[in-house]
Amino acid sequence: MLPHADDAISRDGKSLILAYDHGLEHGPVDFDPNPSTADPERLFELASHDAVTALAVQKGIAEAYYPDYEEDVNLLLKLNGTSSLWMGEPDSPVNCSAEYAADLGADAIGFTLYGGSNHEVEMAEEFKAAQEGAREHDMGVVMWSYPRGQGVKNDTSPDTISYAARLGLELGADVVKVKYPGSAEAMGEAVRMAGPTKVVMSGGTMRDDKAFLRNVADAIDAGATGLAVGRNVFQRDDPERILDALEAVVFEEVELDEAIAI
Ligand code: FBP
Repeated sequence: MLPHADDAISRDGKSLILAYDHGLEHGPVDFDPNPSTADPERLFELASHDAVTALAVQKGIAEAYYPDYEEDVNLLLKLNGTSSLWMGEPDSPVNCSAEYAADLGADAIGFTLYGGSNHEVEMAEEFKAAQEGAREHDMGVVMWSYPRGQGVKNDTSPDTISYAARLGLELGADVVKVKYPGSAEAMGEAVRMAGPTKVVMSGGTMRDDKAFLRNVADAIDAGATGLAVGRNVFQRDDPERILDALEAVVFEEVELDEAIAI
């Protein structure tokens, strides 16, 4: 990783990445709890909130909408992604180059690596091209490090998440996004394994405010530098309110009880 390569998608060294690749990864069913979020414009509006340091989308959404929002939103362009219609061993086809991401105005690129999948070898080779392309264009590199597939028994165990975080450092990510390993202690170990690569927590399926914010606060206390979150923001009835609370927890060091009361 390079010092400061993620500055464009950070605030005071921390990040809150709003993830919106769910239309590809999970399909329209993810928009059902809050149907207005099927419209990408709604997410670009949410990404204009002060708490959000970047919006992660796929190429097609960036092409169609980013020109209207480039003043207000930092773009994190995912270069690979797969649909839940795919039933094979975990894989994520590359659908965009780093060069094209730079042409679209991206501040950083995002790339999923399924360590432990039978496709890990090709995915790591593809990550090399993406990472080196990002370096040429001064874009940050965010790895979605999600071990899964035949080589992985438990994809959120502390050991697996520490390994996931370490893959980010070894392969040259500036930020590595991992699932929460179940405790602050385990998160702290993942952060230690990532060295100078920053670790952000993945949001996961919808939880109540208290449980979700407590996880986020624990992760930050353990040394994570923020989160990359989709459903726990956009599936709520009032996504702006949870962004206010996340801003308090991630950037303003507000006590958890006070943030929950926002
Ligand atoms: P969530 O906060 O909604 O979990 O989003 C984070 C994310 O990594 C998305 O970028 C991606 O679409 C999704 O999770 C993938 O989830 P999974 O592969 O675990 O179903």
